[in-house]
Amino acid sequence: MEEKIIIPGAESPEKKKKILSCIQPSGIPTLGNYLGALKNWKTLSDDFDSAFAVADLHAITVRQDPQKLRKQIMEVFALLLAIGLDPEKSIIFIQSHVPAHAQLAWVLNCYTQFGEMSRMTQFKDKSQSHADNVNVGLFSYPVLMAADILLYQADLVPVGADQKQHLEIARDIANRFNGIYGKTFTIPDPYIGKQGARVMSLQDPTKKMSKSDPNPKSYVSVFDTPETIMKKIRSAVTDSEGGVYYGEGKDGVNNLMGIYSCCTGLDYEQIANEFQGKGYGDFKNAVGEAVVEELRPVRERYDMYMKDQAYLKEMAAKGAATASRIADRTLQKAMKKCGFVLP
Ligand code: ATP
Ligand code: LTN
Repeated sequence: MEEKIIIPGAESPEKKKKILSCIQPSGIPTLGNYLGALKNWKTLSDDFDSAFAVADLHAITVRQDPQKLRKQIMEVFALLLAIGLDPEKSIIFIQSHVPAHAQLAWVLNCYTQFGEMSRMTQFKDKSQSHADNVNVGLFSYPVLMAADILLYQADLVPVGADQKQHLEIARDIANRFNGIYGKTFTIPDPYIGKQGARVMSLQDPTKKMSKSDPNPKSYVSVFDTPETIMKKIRSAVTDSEGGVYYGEGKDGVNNLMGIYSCCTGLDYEQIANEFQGKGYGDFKNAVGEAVVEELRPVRERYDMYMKDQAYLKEMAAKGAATASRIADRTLQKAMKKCGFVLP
């Protein structure tokens, strides 16, 4: 699949393009979620018609503690406001509040082949890490994701690199449906930022940083205190060679350089120059401080929103109402084409 270079707003000044993306409330979001996805959402929301959701239906594809899940859904919702998304400009909602997601997912399940789903690498990975619970929802997860995207006729879906394969499936499903019934869904393109698209684990830099990693030292959570962030970055795995430059076999250093670059805007060459002749200790301190400063305003705004649960509930209700209007329209269109009798 070709990744298009899209200049926000440039193609049609009258009709803005649409974007949609979601994040699971499966834990406290990490620096990987932030740099790979959330940060781009804020930037893109200025130029696109945008919708962003807390993908709680996705989260139960692995076993969740109900009390924790309930808490995490509202925390992640508050985080969406804390990163600077404006509920007056973007539709911000909780996926399960809009029943059309589950409904369209069912319909699309019947237009998706078992064989194509069996190739999904995330399913293969997660069925290994959750071998005691390889449920059918985990298998058909990308169909629900396709429904999320297609309901809003999204042109662009800002995600981290790990979601590219799921985007391809969403496109395949949309093309198949359109091929049978005529144009129903917009074909979405992925938007994968040049930097931060794959932030790696601090303890095993060959694996992506993940909020569901059992080892908390492997990730920086967006709500970690400055002290914890410094400690985690200082204990990040590097190598024994000692030079700060981007290179093969230097996964740990490459990852920290990527993180530093996202937070400071410096490119790899500038970073290598800055730390020429210096050791990993200095480098890690600088990376830690840059991350602390990057996350500080997010954390401050988050604390403020979490104190006002009534406001969060009001915003979630408002987002769900607007999202439902759009989603129901697309759902009805698709169901009509399949031959359902509309109520
Ligand atoms: P889990 O670890 O529970 O499977 P996740 O963090 O991988 O969850 P989501 O919460 O759904 O999955 O991810 C939200 C967004 O963050 C997605 O766009 C995803 O591509 C992006 N993302 C997740 N991890 C990283 C990472 N390490 N680097 C860059 N982007 C990431
Ligand atoms: N599968 C995504 C989360 C997700 C998503 C979406 C992303 C659910 N629905 C729709 C973009 C568009 C993940 O990152 N794990």
